[in-house]
Amino acid sequence: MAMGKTSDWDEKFDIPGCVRFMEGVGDLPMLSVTTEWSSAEIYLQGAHITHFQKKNEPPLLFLSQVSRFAEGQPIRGGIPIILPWFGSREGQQVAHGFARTKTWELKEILPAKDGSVSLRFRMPESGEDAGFPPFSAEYLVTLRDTLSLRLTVTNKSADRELAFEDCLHTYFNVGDINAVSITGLTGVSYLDKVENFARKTETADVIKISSEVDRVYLDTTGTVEIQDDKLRRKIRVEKENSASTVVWNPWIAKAQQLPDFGNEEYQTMVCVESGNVGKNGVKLAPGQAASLSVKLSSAAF
Ligand code: TA6
Repeated sequence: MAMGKTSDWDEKFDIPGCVRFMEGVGDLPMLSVTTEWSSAEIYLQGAHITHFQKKNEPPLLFLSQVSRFAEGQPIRGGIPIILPWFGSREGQQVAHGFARTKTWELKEILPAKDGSVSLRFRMPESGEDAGFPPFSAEYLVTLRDTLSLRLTVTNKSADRELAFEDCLHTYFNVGDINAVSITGLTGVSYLDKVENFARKTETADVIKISSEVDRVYLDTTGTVEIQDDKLRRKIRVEKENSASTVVWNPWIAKAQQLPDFGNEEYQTMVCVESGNVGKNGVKLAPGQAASLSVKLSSAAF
């Protein structure tokens, strides 16, 4: 199976009650996936998960009400795949790389006996885009009562090293940002993007957000927890082969500047992103591969 457009789809690939391929918002091709524990929506553009929800819980992911849904435009919310660079890059007009706006192919749907469903996506092979040596990217998404993600990048060049950054830029849905506490980053050093990338060390045991926060925590592989006292839910972000965690909330002024983000939406979201950015960027010799894995789980309290 290789599917990159709605017209490639044959109904025989549908798995009744489990996977359905359809036109989503803006007529962009989208998969709707259901397991006995959860439901999800995944757009082929960017292999972008826009929705994941456990039965009897509010949605796990935030999606802006005013997000663009248009070919070549990033979706605001859910889980954008940031690759092969994070933030801005000299000589490039777009932030956060080209993976999030390419149309990925669905290669395989793998329903397992335990009830979980995995979907394997592949980014169209990059040639020498933006000066990078050729590389491939695959994304394995596994749904059950948890959401597990694995992004594998392979250097396809015969003779050039591939240096890249990756990040699963996850937007979480929260009840009220004032009622959110983030733990797991105490003692970690970070670059504070709000203060011109000043290097700081996290001193708080519990991070609370009450103004714009845009921090790249470095050399940190640990689990992060988001406690949401409004929705009475704790979210766990576990990761492997990820040395960076980014925490972002645009707050009031930045929210107003973003054309695809509602003025009040900063109150109901927080990004806790797992990846390898800045000095934690990955270097692969020709033929080498690396996988970034993230597992998202949640529990009511
Ligand atoms: O990860 C945080 C960040 O890099 C912020 O600096 C912020 O601007 C955000 O990502 C969103 O970037 P985007 O290109 O999606 O508008």
